[in-house]
Amino acid sequence: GHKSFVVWFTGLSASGKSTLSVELEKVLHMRKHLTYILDGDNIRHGLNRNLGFSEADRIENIRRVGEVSKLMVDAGVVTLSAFISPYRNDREMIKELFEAGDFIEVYVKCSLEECEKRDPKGLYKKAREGLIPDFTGISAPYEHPLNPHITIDTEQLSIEAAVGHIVQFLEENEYL
Ligand code: GGZ
Repeated sequence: GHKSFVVWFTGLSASGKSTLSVELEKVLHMRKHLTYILDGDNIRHGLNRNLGFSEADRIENIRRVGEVSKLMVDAGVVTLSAFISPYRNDREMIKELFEAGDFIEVYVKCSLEECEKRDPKGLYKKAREGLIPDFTGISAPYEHPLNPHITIDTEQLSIEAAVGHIVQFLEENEYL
C-alpha cells in the first residue's frame, strides 16, 4: 500500500473538519501510522500569521498549506489537512502537487443553516451582525467539490460512522 498520503478536509466553518481529523487520527494511531494534523490552530498562528481572510490571503494560506502538506508526505507522514479551502481551483492546484493517489479530498458536507445553528465560537452570529467581514457562507464564497473522493454528510452521520466511512475508503483503496 501507500507509504504516506494527505487527507484534505474541505467544508464550511463548524462543518466538522477538525473533529473528523482528530477522530481519524486516533484510528490511524491505533494502526501505528505516523500522522500530523494541519489546521488553522497550528498554521494561522505560526507560518501564516501574516494572512487574513481576504480572497488573496486565503489563496496564499491554502497554497502554503498545500506545500507544507507535500513536505510532510515526502517525509513519510500521513497528513490530515483541515481548512475551509473555499476555492475549487486552489484545491485542484494542490491535488496537482501530489503523485496520483496521494491526495484524498474529503468534502465535509453540512448546510449553512446547520453550521449557523452549531456556531461553536459564535462567529456566524458576529458575521451576521457585520462584525466579521468576508465570512465564509455569509459574505464570502464556498465552492463545494464537484468530484471529491469522499463526501461526509455531518448532518446525517454520527462521528463514528463518518470516521468508519473514511477508514473503509482507505482500506478499500489500499491506503491502510
Ligand atoms: C471563515 C474564519 C473567518 C472568516 C475567522 N471566514 O470554525 P473555525 O473559525 O475554528 O475555523 C474557521 C477558520 C478558517 O480558517 P481556514 O484557514 O480554514 O480558512 S481558509 O481555508 O478559507 O483560508 C473560523 C476562523 O478561521 N475564521 N475569520 N472571515 N472563517
